[in-house]
Amino acid sequence: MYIMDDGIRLNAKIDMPSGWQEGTKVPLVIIIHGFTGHMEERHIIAAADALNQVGCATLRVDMYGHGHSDGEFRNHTLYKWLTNALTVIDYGRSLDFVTDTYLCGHSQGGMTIMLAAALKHDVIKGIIPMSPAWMIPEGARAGTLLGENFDPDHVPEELSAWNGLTLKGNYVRVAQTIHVEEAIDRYTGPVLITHGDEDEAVPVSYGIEAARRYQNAELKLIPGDDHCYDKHLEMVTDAIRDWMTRQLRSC
Ligand code: FER
Repeated sequence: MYIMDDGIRLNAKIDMPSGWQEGTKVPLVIIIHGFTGHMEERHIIAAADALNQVGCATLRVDMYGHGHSDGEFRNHTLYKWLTNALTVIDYGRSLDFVTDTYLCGHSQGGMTIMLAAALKHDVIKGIIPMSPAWMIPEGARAGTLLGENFDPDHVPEELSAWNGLTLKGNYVRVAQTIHVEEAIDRYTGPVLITHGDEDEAVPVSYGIEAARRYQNAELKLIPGDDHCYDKHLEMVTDAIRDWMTRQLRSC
């Protein structure tokens, strides 16, 4: 299924909670993958399954230039992802079976939902940033991203991303304008942050600092784990189930 965002098709998939009966309403969690990722990654599916098990529907989406959505990877920017997220949130809220809307995202998708939650703080009930990559704007301003150094005042036309992919300099120019601290301060709803303490792509200090800065956050550090939770994914899904169960009880 596709969600249209201004002529761009975003590949999306809804999974209903276990035991859902037609005609009943449930909370919806929108789930967004990371940079070079897609909605069928192991850790994205695991998050969706965990949420389905505790009574939430999930809406997984491939962002612009990723997975089976339209757009070229090299043309993607955080603005494109953010406007995709706003469109997907509006779509999710319009579904007739949906009560509350939550956001979950991994890495660059984690930063995207942090920004989207700030813009839509009055309609987003809670958020789950997993290994949130909110060092990207700082790296773009400092001239160090993707393991490469560049002059931040003369951004190259093109950067090489991993897996042989290339990325236009516009990605960097956009990232330079984004201030995630302001987004954190604008969102006062409940937050669950998960982060592997041996994350090789996003330093765990970013998960720790985001959890400290949010007004209402819980932090689940995964000992010895990496960026995509290859070692202890079950600790992440346990934390998600536990946190979401408590959110659903308290309302
Ligand atoms: C980077 C490190 C990590 C970067 C992006 C990421 C664009 C994002 C990782 C992810 O979303 O999984 O230097 O630069």
